[in-house]
Amino acid sequence: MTLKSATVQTTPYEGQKPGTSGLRKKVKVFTQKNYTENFVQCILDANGSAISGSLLVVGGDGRYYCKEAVEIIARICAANGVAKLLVGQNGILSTPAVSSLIRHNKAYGGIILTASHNPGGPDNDFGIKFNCSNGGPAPDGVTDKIFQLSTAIKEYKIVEDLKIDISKIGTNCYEVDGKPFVVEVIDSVENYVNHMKEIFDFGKLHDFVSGKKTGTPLKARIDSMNGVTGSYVREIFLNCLGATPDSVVHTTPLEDFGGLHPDPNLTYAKDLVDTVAKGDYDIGAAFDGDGDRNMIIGRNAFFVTPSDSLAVIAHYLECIPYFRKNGIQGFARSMPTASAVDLVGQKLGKEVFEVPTGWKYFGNLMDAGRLCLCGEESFGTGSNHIREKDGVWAVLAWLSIMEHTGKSIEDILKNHWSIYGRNYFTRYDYEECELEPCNQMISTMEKTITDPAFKGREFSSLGKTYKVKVADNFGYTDPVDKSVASKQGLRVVFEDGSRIVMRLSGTGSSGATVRMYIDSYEKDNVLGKASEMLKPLINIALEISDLQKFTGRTAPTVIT
Ligand code: VG1
Ligand code: CO
Repeated sequence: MTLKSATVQTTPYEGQKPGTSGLRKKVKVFTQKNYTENFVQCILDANGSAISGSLLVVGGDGRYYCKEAVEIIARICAANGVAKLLVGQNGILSTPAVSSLIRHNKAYGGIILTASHNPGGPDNDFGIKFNCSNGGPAPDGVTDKIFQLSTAIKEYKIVEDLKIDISKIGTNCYEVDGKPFVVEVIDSVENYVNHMKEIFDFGKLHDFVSGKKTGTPLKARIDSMNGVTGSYVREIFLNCLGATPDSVVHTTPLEDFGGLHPDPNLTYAKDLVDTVAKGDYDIGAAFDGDGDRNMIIGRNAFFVTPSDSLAVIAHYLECIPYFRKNGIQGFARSMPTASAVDLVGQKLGKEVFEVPTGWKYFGNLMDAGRLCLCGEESFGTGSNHIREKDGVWAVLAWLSIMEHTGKSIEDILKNHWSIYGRNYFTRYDYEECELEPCNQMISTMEKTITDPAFKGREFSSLGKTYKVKVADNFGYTDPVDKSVASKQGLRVVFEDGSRIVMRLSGTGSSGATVRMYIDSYEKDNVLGKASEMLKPLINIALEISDLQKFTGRTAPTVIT
């Protein structure tokens, strides 16, 4: 088919600033005239002449507006000289699957359509994110450039008449302005499933999950929360590993996630937690909308904090063939993540890095061969097999550990704590607060804690006293390219290693979400109840920040 591109005049929109992980706004914002078109053109322009003749991967979590956005992206890419797009069937690709496809196909990059764990549907959220040739989210330098361009954009290029049927797998060839343009619609799961087969021992996992090894099939409840992982989970757990059909639930990706909030935590995955608490299950797991997050719970809904999950996987990495083959480099965590993995790193003599919140900060370290496993307290775990966190990978890692040890999840954790001690951790989220008072709270608290007199101060609550060792607004210099990220979150570190961290979310689509992270280490007292153990520090955090006064909130919306 022979097509011609056109140039369309446009005017800038305010606020097209990518946050922690791409641009996230209400669907109604994205569907304004030229809004999506502007942003996509800016993504391409930020990459300059390299876009011409390039290969890009495009797909998303299947939420409302994904299909329309894929069409817009294809038309704009065609007009800007992109040579080829790899598009998931029906526009569906999980975030980890996109990362894997970029790497396997040596693509120039990818465009991911997701607002991750934010609710979907016409009245909820949509998002667009650009990933680079290493498969990882664009670094700050690139997203800053996209934003700068968006404030001055005057025109975009588009091929209005380009039509693709993304429901059919196959190769569609066009001629645009005299040059070939190809859209290959691919199976959404095939490449990813093959990738997992290279990493894990599917033979062993099959015998363990199907019951061939122990005589009884594993009792699992894996909840895709109507997000994108449904198709991946059915193929991997049912077809490849022989799990019983009732092991997987909510596996049809829905445009509005069935009204669920596709965020795998104790609040939004309550249905899973309640079911596993009441039933006969060895493992419960859930993912977020785009499949990069995971939550792991054991029998009786024994909760594994993501910080502990990372540390346990680090401890047992060698039971996974990929790491036996490629070796174990360093570990990393985001700053608010509890430091359990640091202790494993120390024991194994590995480098451990602390980076700002957001997966984009792990990429350089992985590319430089210094990092093989990393995680965030926000239910993100992953390795250098790709450059995104990976929910299904994390569950396969946990199943490998269960198979290897023959132990229950609770016993695996108790054993871990007996070796390393325990980092009690909790996060309080205050969602949809007013932005201005939250900004004031953060700047006031920053002044307080960076005053030289703050160091050494003592705070007491419920009979416990903590003395301030250091306090700052976290800044990070990338060890590889020396790029600097400043003001990444306020932290107060006490003399016993306990920490209070406060920051504002960068993934919301409106208002402000305050995140308060509390982390307290115990060498011997490892079997306490986290909510009780952390109470004194929570009180102290509320006192230092004066959160109630600024936000008007007496309780968080989500506790994890
Ligand atoms: C949150 C998490 C962060 C995570 C990010 C993207 O960011 O705290 O750890 O990397 O979401 O995850 P923020 O800025 O809202 O705290 V996802 O699954 O939304 O791509
Ligand atoms: Co996500």
